[in-house]
Amino acid sequence: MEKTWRWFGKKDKITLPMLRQIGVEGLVTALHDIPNGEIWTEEAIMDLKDYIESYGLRWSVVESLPVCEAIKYAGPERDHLIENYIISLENLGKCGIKTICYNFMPVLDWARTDLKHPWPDGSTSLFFDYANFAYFDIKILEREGAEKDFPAEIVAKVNEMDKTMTAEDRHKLVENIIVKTQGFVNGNISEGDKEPIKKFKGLLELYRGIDKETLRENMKYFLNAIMPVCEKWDINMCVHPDDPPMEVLGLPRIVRTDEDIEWFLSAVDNPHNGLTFCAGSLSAGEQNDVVAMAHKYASRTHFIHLRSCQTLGGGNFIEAPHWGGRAHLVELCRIFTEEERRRNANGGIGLPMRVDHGKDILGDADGGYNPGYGFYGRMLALGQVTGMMAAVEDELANKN
Ligand code: DNO
Repeated sequence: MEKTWRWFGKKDKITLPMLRQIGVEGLVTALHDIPNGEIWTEEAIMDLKDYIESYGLRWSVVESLPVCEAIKYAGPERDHLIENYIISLENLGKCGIKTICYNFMPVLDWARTDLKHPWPDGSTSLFFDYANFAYFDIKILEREGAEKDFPAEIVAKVNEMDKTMTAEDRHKLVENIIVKTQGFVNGNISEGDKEPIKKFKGLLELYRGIDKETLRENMKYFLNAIMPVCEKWDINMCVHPDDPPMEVLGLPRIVRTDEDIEWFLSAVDNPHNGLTFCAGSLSAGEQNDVVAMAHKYASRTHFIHLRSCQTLGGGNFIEAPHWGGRAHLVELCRIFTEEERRRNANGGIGLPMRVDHGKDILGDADGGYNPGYGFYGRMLALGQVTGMMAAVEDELANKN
């Protein structure tokens, strides 16, 4: 697998010379300054690509070329936005960047309730607490009918929490769930937005009446429209699984389970319609057997996120160290290295892999990094995964 790293552009505190020293080969990045829905021009793409290459690295993957809400809920501007998306893909193809990650999650990209959950050793992880998430939904958003979406014991817990939650606790939950995790991934809310709750509620309104079947149809429509340009330029699209892999805030989510993945891959049965195998997102759902899914979908996987979650019961989960948790990264390295060998035997390209969401260690928490994307924790994870990959290569060499 190609060792890649998510880098947030020229303003990122983590510089390209730093990344070369720790063994990074390719970068995963985006034109973060271009508003969602606008065209990525060849000039802007080449400017960043040349910059990356001047440091001896390559731009391996775009994460993300964002899919606008109006494409997801099929608003009147859908076709125009899809046309822009196709032009951006064409421009990326011309520049030789051919692996594109995106997601089809309505309104909210990835969600966590705690960005600095402490471990006994002094490090911290991202964390998802179901009752805190329910509190946000029921008591802060005050979404109509929200109580019906949670088990009675969670609703009881929310009512109990309400007796002691301070204004500061509530503010922190809003920041964690819809502000700090969203802006830097080109999500809908950014730091500094005046009334995030109001804006967020307006977005939820756009999905009134959109159920799982409709969202699936809208995804199929989008994929069918972009497949010709993907075929022309040999571009591989890879959808990111829903994170966490469950329905949230009354919104349908359609990339959560084995059945969902099977559906979208067969609905548009084209090798350019593929998956980002995010082991972390998938392992956060107890319904998912991550190793079995990797075996099943390796041939349609074009990009891999290696991290692992530990589920804690009752819908809670923590992001575990990369060698632990329920994603079994050693086994995933075996599966995807074998897949890569099969592709290379046919003259295909290597499979880009990035470690995802390191723990915060050694001062990462005060480094001003984006949540989940500190330096030392990710560097440690990359070291661990590099070791797994080397052991797997060795095993395979001895086997053959
Ligand atoms: C979070 C990320 C996601 C991902 C997008 C892809 O850490 O994994 O924000 O980049 O969902 O479109």
